[in-house]
Amino acid sequence: MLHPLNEGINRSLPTLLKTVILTTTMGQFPLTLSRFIAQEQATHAGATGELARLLAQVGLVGKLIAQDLRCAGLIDILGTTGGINVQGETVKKLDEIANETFLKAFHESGLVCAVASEEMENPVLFPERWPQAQYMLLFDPLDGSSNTDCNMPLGAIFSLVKFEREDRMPTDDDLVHKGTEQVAAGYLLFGSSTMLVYTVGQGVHGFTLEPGIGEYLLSHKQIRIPARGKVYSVNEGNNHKWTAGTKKYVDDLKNTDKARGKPYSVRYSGCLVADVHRILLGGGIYLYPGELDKPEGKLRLLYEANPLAWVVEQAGGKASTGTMRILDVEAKRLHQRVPLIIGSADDVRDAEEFIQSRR
Ligand code: AFP
Repeated sequence: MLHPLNEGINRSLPTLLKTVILTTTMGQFPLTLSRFIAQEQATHAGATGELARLLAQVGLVGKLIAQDLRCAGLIDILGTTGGINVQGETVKKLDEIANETFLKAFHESGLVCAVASEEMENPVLFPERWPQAQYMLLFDPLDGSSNTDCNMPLGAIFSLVKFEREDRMPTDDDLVHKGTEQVAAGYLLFGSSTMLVYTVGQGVHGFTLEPGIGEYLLSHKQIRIPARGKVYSVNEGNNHKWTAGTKKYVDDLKNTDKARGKPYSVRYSGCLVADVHRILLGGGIYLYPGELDKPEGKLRLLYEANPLAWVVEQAGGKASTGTMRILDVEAKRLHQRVPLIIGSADDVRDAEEFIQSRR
């Protein structure tokens, strides 16, 4: 028997779209991102609607980047620019394009007075937007960019903080803040579909872009991460650089212990957003640990670890450096690195015990 969606091939496009929308939302009329945020905000006295507009702008950036990624193999935007970024990494053409897209979209929005990105050594201040604009945006415009040339998943990560001073413009230092000071955070995932997942501190919600109508529709309301999973995600090729505690923990996951759900399966795409998204939905643990000669690890605190940590915590999970909560890490520099161990609460707790030699 034909699946109802396949039958749609013989039907008109509007009918097919209607079928898709109604099927994906299990028979309910679809809730768009803007409608959902408006509904949520209506329950908060004093909400100005600015956060809603900021999230809508992230959504727009997601559509623009997704469009570039979709035809990346057909036009000359794959490969590297020949440049090296502030992290010492090769810059992909798509890194630059995604960065420009964020910059232009948020400058144009009039809602932010400063932005900082993985791709730029220093923040960009928008003096012409201050004092009306009271938010600052930090972002990783294209996470997992080594995946661009082989049609694998990519992401973008964002973190919004408020700048409340009225006596002066923000300076570069004002963008350096603790994870607990974020007012909105989340990510865009460019996978088999494009998703926007965010939190403003009241749970985590996921929206899937319906390309036919160009709208994000609520597909994952109040995401909850299972307390324990069966998947671990880590670059095992770095094993020789790990501390004894990290090695012992990862080895333990491979032991056969059916009663405790072991061995775990490994899943690693090289895109932090995609790997954490899998774990957010199905449980498990992602690790980019501190290494013997690089105890600070690889990932960046302000625009990678902090936003993902808040998302995962809001879904009931945990995010740790191995010794402390990510969101409590003192931020000292814009491009500060931090070890990241994130996922199901019980799994992260186990990892902490091994890393701290308590097991
Ligand atoms: P980019 O944002 O520079 O593409 O970083 C990718 C990344 O930071 C993260 O997405 C991956 O989890 C990690 O690097 C993969 O790194 P390894 O290749 O070292 O495993």
